[in-house]
Amino acid sequence: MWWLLLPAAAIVGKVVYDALTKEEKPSYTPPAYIPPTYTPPAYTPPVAPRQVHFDVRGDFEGKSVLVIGRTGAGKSSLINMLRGEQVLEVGVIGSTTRWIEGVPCCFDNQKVTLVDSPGVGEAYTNDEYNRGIEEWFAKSSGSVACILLVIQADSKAHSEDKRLLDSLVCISVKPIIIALNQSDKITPIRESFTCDDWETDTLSRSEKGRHITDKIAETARQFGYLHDPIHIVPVASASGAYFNRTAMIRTIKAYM
Ligand SMILES: Nc1nc2c(ncn2[C@@H]2O[C@H](COP(=O)(O)OP(=O)(O)OP(=O)(O)O)[C@@H](O)[C@H]2O)c(=O)[nH]1
Ligand SMILES: [Mg+2]
Repeated sequence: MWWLLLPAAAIVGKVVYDALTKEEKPSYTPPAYIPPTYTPPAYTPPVAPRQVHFDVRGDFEGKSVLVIGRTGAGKSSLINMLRGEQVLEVGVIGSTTRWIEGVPCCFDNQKVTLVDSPGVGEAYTNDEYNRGIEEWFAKSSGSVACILLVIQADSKAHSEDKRLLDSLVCISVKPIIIALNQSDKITPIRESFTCDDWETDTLSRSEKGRHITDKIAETARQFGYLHDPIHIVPVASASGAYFNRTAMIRTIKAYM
């Protein structure tokens, strides 16, 4: 009868064998979920441009012409040329004019005040400078007959001038005259002007004359959207080397 126990013994043996030979399966424990943490950047309030207030000097008579432009463009030199005497300080290094100054002039018995202004320079950021000019213009636009923007004829970057003009036009629309100052620096520099008048200067048929004509067309393309017509007058206003003074005075007088 013992053989009746054989199947039971076989089953027990199999179970024992399986238990002994069973491969340990590596257990997988997924990494614990850590939700991403977001730390918002610390809030730094925007730095507001300083409210710049330019001092106002000089005398104001009759209608005025606001003269604006980058530092070193030659605003003060141009006013000296138009006035016919050196009344304003002209700088060789760094920005010079730090205030707004009225310079009365008389063009053929017509009283006009040319208003010098500081240029964008190391003293102010572009925004601060623009606000200083805008503040004066907003108060005085009633007496401003036109805006005279002075740019360097040999410079290509005028985006800051455009920004200021855009904001002034938003305050009050005025005729705009652009002085292409330092025209003597247009290449070829060795060519000099033969007379004081762009219209009659034989130079207009020279290489320098062609370059100045091209610069006038390019300036009209860049600024023409602001006002129609926009007057662009090439000038040179370094003391003792004047060019096209008569045409500039004629252009200003047309708005008085
Ligand atoms: N070659 C040349 N130099 C010029 C001319 N006009 C002005 N300059 C020179 O440019 C420099 C700057 O002239 P300023 O009249 O002081 O310029 P500004 O625009 O009044 O400058 P800020 O007062 O700093 O805004 C001076 O050295 C001038 O002699 C020009 O037509 N030709
Ligand atoms: Mg100046």
